[in-house]
Amino acid sequence: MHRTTSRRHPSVLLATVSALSVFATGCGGAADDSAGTESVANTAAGKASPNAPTKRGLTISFLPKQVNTPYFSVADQGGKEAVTELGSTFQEVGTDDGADTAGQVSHITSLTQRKVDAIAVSAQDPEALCTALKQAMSDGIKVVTYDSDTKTECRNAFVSPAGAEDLAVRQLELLGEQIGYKGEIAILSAAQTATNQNAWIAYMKEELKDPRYKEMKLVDIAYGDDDADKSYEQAQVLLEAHPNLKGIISPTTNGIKAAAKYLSESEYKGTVKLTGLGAPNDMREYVKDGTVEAFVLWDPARLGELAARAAVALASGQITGREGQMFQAGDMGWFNLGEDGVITLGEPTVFDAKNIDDYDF
Ligand code: RAM
Repeated sequence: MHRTTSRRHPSVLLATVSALSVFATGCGGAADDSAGTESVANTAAGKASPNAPTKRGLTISFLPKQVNTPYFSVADQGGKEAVTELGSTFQEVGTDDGADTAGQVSHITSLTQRKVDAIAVSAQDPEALCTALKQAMSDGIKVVTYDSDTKTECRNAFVSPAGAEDLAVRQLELLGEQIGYKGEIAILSAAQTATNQNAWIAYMKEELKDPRYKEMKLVDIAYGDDDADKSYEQAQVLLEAHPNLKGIISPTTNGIKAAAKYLSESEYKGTVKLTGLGAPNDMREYVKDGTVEAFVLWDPARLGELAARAAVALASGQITGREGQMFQAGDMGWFNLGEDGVITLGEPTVFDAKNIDDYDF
């Protein structure tokens, strides 16, 4: 197996040539004398100084939903490499419980007390982190969510892996193709409060109203809290509760892996279909043994890198989180901020037996 990550894949560069030219004088060049003062004033006014120099010596803290789990380990390693390359200090904090919202809140509070420069957080809950995040921001700490968002007013920007609707539609289409667009389906999610999971589920429900899904019926949604054992049990419960189940979508790397393990050991192997968001290294054996045909993901390392670069751009005053601002994310190129300060990584990849050995994450 050779290592390739989405460095091979085109990240969607949302910059247009004309927009680029606006900042052309500042790209890669020294900032003008007034940049420092300007950036403070402009930041306070919500305006960015795109040509401000990239600050060094910052402390950038990553708070994933869960530590010591492959998806976030890869994402945060991507963040660490970018932060280090930019001359700042990276740190990761968090708990290994995939549904520990209270733990996230206390980590934010302690990062605020330690006066870090920026926090990159994947939120377990859209509301619960808000008070702590608002306190951090009012103390001058920049907040970027990555992977899973909080409410818009509780962070400066959100680094999204791909369009939420696109991701939902892709997963539903894959399952539709695998079951001939017919029969009962279920979803195996992560934490019941997770913003990203719930956004995808809402778009799936919406998409199911399309006439081509008229013979597919969503009969259940189970929550495995990104815990291997709980997700495995929930997969079993779904199959027992719904003997006619034709397929499962699990939009979580831990959930799909556990469900694949359960199916591969059961009488349903190959007949009950499974798709969702999975890491190629977790899913390889289940693709090779015929349990899983195809699933989706983005490169977590690139997501972490983009979050790190956005955090440094925020802390440097190059962006403030407003729609239409742009920043350069190293060799990933220029990214712009969309509505509500959302920065989108790009197109996800579909993995199957043909390409899974091309990836190592
Ligand atoms: C799990 C988490 C994460 C999600 C990925 C796909 O690791 O739930 O938030 O984005 O799966």
